[in-house]
Amino acid sequence: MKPEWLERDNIIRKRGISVDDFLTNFEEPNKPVLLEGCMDNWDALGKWDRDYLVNLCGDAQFAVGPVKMRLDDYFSYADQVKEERPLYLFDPKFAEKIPTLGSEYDVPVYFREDLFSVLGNRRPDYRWIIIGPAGSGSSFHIDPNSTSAWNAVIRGSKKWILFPPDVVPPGVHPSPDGAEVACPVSIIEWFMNFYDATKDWKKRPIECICKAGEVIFVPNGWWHLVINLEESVAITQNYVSRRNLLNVLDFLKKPNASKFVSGTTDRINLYENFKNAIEASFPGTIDGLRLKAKQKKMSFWDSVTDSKVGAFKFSF
Ligand SMILES: O=C(O)CCC(=O)C(=O)O
Repeated sequence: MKPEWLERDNIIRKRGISVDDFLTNFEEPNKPVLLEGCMDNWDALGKWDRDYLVNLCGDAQFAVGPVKMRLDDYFSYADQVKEERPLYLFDPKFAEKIPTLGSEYDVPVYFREDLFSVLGNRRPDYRWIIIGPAGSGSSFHIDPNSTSAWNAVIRGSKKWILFPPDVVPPGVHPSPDGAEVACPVSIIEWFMNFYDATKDWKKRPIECICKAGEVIFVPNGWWHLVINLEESVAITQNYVSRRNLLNVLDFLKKPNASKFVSGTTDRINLYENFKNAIEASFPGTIDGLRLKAKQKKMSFWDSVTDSKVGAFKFSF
């Protein structure tokens, strides 16, 4: 990575903010933030080095791109890999395979409401352990099923670039229905060919380096690219809270949902199953949220139109 690709750091950083502050200033307006100090109590932070993980995980096989590998084999691969796009360990079933891994971290207080949990084990994949050498990472994408996410770095560091939902990153070409995304072949290629162009964009991306002990909030619908600057170990979880429930329901209800919905075999019925489970666990919540959204929209129109003459009003 060229040093100039790492210089820009314009994300808002917060330490010790209250849950209310997070919800009001970041989750509700759907804005990224980097949260410091909210994983200080994780056992994982002190323990999860290579030796510990290899011993703990033994013969368990983890998902690495299209193959499954033991952790010691993956680290041997990572030590000698020279490819521009190293295979990335990205496993959604790590805590079922090795329950200790699941018990050595805690969901940070800001993300405790996770409404997909009403589906029990029928919920879509939602948590992953992510391990990769320097140069591995995730090319531009939007997270599945219109969920928001948090990503906590336990070892190493990651460079993040995020664009808001209404700005398609340069060099990225979603298909007209948004179901597929064509990207440059590698992340480095994106930096070489497109990074400089973002400097002149009116809507510049949000960028940061997220280090061990730090958590980034990735709001739903935001494009993001991530590259590991050194060997990294991270946990990420995708979730649905009251703030994005309607959004997720609308996404799952799209006419050809089976093309878009992911992380589950229940693509076609997920909408009905999720809606019914929410109604059963939290009666009236969906109607209440729809009413609130409608009132918000109406008060916005009231503020920009003159209802008596049916015209826009301007104030100078
Ligand atoms: O490579 C990473 O850590 C980022 C993962 C990511 O973007 C995602 O899970 O959506």
